[in-house]
Parts: sequence; C-alpha cells; structure tokens
Amino acid sequence: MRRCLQLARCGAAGAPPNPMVGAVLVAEGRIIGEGYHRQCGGPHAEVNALASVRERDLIPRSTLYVSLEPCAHYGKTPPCADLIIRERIPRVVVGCRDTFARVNGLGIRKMQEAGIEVVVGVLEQECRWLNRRFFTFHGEGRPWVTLKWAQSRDGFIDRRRADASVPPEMLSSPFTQVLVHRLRARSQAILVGTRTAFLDNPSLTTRLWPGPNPLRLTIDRHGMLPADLRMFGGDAPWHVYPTGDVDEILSDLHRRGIQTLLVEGGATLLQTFIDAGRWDEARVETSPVTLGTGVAAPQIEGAWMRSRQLIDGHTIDWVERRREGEVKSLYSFTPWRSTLLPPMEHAPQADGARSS
Ligand code: AOF
Ligand code: ZN
Repeated sequence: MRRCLQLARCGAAGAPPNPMVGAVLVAEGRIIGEGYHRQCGGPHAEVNALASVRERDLIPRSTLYVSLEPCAHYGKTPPCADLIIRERIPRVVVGCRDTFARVNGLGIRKMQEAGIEVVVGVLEQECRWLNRRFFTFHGEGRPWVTLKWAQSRDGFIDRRRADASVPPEMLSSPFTQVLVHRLRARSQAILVGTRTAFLDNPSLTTRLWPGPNPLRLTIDRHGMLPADLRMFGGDAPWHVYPTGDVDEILSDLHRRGIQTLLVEGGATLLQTFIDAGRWDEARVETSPVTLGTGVAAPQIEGAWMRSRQLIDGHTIDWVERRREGEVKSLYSFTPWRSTLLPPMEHAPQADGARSS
C-alpha cells in the first residue's frame, strides 16, 4: 500500500480534479504490475496496473492493492470493479473507501458479490490524507479551505491604514513571497475580503511562479469596490460575491467544481472562516519584524501544528484544524496557538524564574 501511495503521487499534476490513485498487483510474493491514475479522463490506476503485467497467467492468483476503492460506475471510463472481476483477481486490498456518491461502497460490494475477498482500510489515514481535497469536496460539499496570513512576531498582520495611499506592511521576505505564489498556483480559487481587495489592491496572480492563476474572488456587499482594482485586471478570471456568508460562498464554489480555496485575508474574513469551523489548514508565516500595534492576527483555538520551517528568519507553520474528538499522535503533531512568539519585552515571567 505504501508503494500504491508513492505511485499515486506521480499523478499529482494530471489527476485532479480526479483523485490520485495507485495500484500494485502482487503474486508469488513479488510485484507483477503497477500503475497510477495519470490524467483526469484517462485510464484509472487499476487499468494501468493490469496493462503493465507481462506474466498474465499469474493474474488469477494475484492480490491487487489499490489506494482507493475501485469504481463501480461509468464515468469517463468503465467501472474498474468489472475489470477486476473479469480478470479473475481473487483478492483485493483497498486503502480507503471512495466517498464520491456514485461509488461510495458500491465498488467493494460488487467485488464481494462476485466472490472476491476484499480487505478495506489499509493505511486508511494516509490514503484519505492524500486525497483530502477530493474527499472534502465530495464528502462535505465544499472545497478544501487553506487559510493564509503573515504576522509580525508580536501578532499583527498589518498597521492600521485608513486609505490605499499607504502600502501594506511587507511581512514576507522576497523568497517566502515566491512560496506564496506557488501555493496560489496550487489553489483553484483565492478569496480576499472587501477591505483587503481595496486597501492592499492585490493582483492575486501567480506571477512569481509558473502555474495557472486561480479564480480570484472577493466580497462586496454594498457595491463599493472600484472597477480598476488589480484583481479585476489581467487575464485571470474573477468573481465578486454580494454576500459575506461563508456557507453560501462555499456552496457556490462547490457548484463550480472548485476543490481548493485559499483565503488570503484580511483578519476579519479569516476569523469568519475560523469561527464557522469552515477551514482545514492554515499557513501562518511569522516575520521577525515587530509592529507594536496594528491589525491583530486571527486567533485559532485548538489546532495542530503539522510542520514548522524557518526560512530567512521567518517561521512558516502549517496548521490543521482539530476536529471534534480527534486524537493525533503527539509524535508528529504539536498543539498550536496563534501567537507563538510573544514580544520579548512582554513575555510572561515564569513563576520562580531563576535570576542569574
Ligand atoms: C478508481 N481508480 O484510479 C480513480 C478513480 O470519470 P472517470 O471514469 O474517470 O471517474 C472518475 C471517478 O472515479 C472519480 O470521481 C473517483 O470517484 C473515481 N476515481 N477510481 O477506481 C482510479 N482515479
Ligand atoms: Zn476506476
């Protein structure tokens, strides 16, 4: 199954909006075939794995490992479950169930009814994590939501500015800015609040990274945004919501087939997503700069820190929403608080602190 996951990732560029899937055929204790889903609309992982087998007489004595439940429906390609039955594979090990409504257990049932021994749930967490965007889209009816902000080391995302004549505080370094553009290129849509669209006047493009521009989105309840904002210019598409209702926006994005949304600010909009529990991960960059006062960074209660990197003196944390009742191993996850680096001068003195 680990090999399936490895293979699946090879489809990262071509598979979406389909899931990334890998498949391995094992007989006599060795791999006799393997494949992955390369391209949306193209053959599925199982088809490619079967096509790669040279010792075809071993197929009816083999075990098929596949990271996602084989499909049972006619989509752009015929059902993999039927192919598996036709090839007389006696045993199938499935990483995780496909929650896409037209499959969702039907592939497993079809194979079982044909007398195939089916094992479900091997490296299930890893398999679900790999296709978290796909599963959130189909399972929760909304895109996977990534929050992104940069803060000063004392927890402010900007100075207080009354108008757009004062440029926003640059908290990213030139290099971490490039990383943000890479993140944009990997998102299908990007959303900013009214004030951010107006005051920061961002272009929301991926000009520092090769890759497609996301659909640029903002909110304008009172029709006050000028038409000459940068985000309405250039070649990349844009759309303005007349509502700030997070669920309405997310349902609309689901209707548009958008699986990934990046929310880039400002603090009010980010906090709305956090308070509504409609977010999945956050990328928080903490700059070595101290602002002293300004617009406070969003506050997250109860989150996991997935990773922390130090780049050019900037801390980049990837944080995950903690789901109800969720237990994670503290070996790979650390509880996370929004403001991790209090300003030195205000740092609380530990009780009984030693004096040197
Ligand atoms: C599999 N193996 O490798 C993949 C699966 O339009 P289609 O025919 O390509 O079907 C797309 C759906 O099939 C997709 O939404 C997901 O449920 C499943 N993807 N299934 O058995 C694969 N990529
Ligand atoms: Zn399939």
